[in-house]
Amino acid sequence: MEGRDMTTTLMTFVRRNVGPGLTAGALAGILVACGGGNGNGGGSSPSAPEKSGKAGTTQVDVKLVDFKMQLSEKTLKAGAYTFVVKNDGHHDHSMEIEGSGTEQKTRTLAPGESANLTVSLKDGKYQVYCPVDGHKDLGMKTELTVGGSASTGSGTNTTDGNGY
Ligand SMILES: [Cu+2]
Repeated sequence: MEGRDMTTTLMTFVRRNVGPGLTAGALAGILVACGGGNGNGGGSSPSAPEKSGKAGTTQVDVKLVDFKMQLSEKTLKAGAYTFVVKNDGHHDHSMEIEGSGTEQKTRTLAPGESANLTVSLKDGKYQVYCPVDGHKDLGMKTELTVGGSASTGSGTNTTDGNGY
């Protein structure tokens, strides 16, 4: 009698503990499977920022604070660049780059979020600013020069951004 009771108790114990264990294992497997397929999703989840930009592009770090725009580089050569934009402020911000026929921006980033923006830049001057509310006027703007060598008056002064 006593032996049989022990066995029953043991079986119950095993069942109780293996059951949830299997479930947890299956869950872990599902989670791993999901994580593996994480390519270039549409940014539905605020995942960690990618360490580097796309292959073949140069990375420029952009910090958004209240209310300033800090670029790691402000003079670039023509080419493809990945702007790694991080919102270090306490308000929603985003980054827009405009000039030489280019106009691109990141989505609006909540505090702490970041986003990558790959832009192909030609020679010229670009305005980089935050398009959220009146942030541009509060100081969230800066200039980016691509090409650089044209600074010492090569004749006509091409004033961009005059076409309003
Ligand atoms: Cu802003």
